Amino acid sequence: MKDQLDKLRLNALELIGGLDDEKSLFDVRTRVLGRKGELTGFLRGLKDLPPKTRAEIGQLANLIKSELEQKIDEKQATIREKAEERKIGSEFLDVTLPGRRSIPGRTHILNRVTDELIQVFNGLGFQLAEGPEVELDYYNFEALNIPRDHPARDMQDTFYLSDNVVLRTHTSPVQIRTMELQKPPLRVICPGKVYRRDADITHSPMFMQIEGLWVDQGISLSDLKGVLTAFVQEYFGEKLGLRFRPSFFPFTEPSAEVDIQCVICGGEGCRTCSSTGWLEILGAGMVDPALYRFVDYDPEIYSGFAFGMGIERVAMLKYGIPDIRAFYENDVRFLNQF
Ligand code: FA5
Repeated sequence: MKDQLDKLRLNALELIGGLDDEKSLFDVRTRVLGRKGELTGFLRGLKDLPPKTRAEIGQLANLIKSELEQKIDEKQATIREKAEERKIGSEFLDVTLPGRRSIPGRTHILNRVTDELIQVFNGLGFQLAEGPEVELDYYNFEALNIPRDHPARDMQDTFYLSDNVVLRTHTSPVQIRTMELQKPPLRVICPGKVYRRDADITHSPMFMQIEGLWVDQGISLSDLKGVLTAFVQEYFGEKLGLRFRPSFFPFTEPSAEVDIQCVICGGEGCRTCSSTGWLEILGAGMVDPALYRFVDYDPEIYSGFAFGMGIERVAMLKYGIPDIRAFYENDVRFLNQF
């Protein structure tokens, strides 16, 4: 039996000595010392021996077990040390390589277009006004002459945070907020994000609008046409066609939708303009006198116009971008062009 143990010991030591990877070492540990291992099996068989031999052989087997455990631990430490040395040796820092340039950030194209629009309208005498994106139902709908259960609400389906609080669907609530705070004459523009249940190549669920409002004595539809024509000529150049189509908004009367010629196809018709040659950029009209009731203006004295322009649509036309989704995909190759 002693010979058997010696043989087992020598075999194991020889195996351990020749190994240089952790996986094989683990296999040897399992094969010799594991629950079903050779030495474990041997120890288990001791119970059948006479007591004297059992004590003697048992002691020897336990010594061998400790020795093998120690050798395996030592070998494992050596293997790990060597692997670490190899790793450090292979990592090489070439300090002569040129540095990696970090790309500087820049203003997002939509913010740039917004700034440009603000500048053009500032030049036409409009001042900046702001309102919240999380808006009361009252300002987004009710005070704009869109009562609860009115079918016009379907035109702008939105995200309700509670019964009375919505993500604003347009920048028009800023009209009411501004009129509540100031008496005419009033000439403001209000840019900002708005939200709707809408998505295709010209509609995004989050998009930007810029609202315009001019209220004073004697403001008429020709002022609206004059301001919008001046804007298009200043921003897009003399040549681009502009057309007014009769439309309906509950908060303006009369109302119009304004299209400009599609720069992507030059008016020939393409996917972006749905083959019409025109792209709608804004809704507009004369402020409905019903709104003045909400803000305590006298409709006998004052009149005004308002418009709400889609900033993405303006940017698409200005820079020939065929798909609105490009603005929000954050592809640096796209954003870097501007
Ligand atoms: C309105 O939002 C009105 N509040 C505009 C208005 C203001 C009318 C003041 C009268 C007086 P409309 O839903 O048509 O109207 O949107 C105005 C513009 O926003 C559109 O012409 C279009 O350029 C842009 N727009 C509308 N929906 C989207 C969308 N989902 N994605 C991108 N742009 C959009």
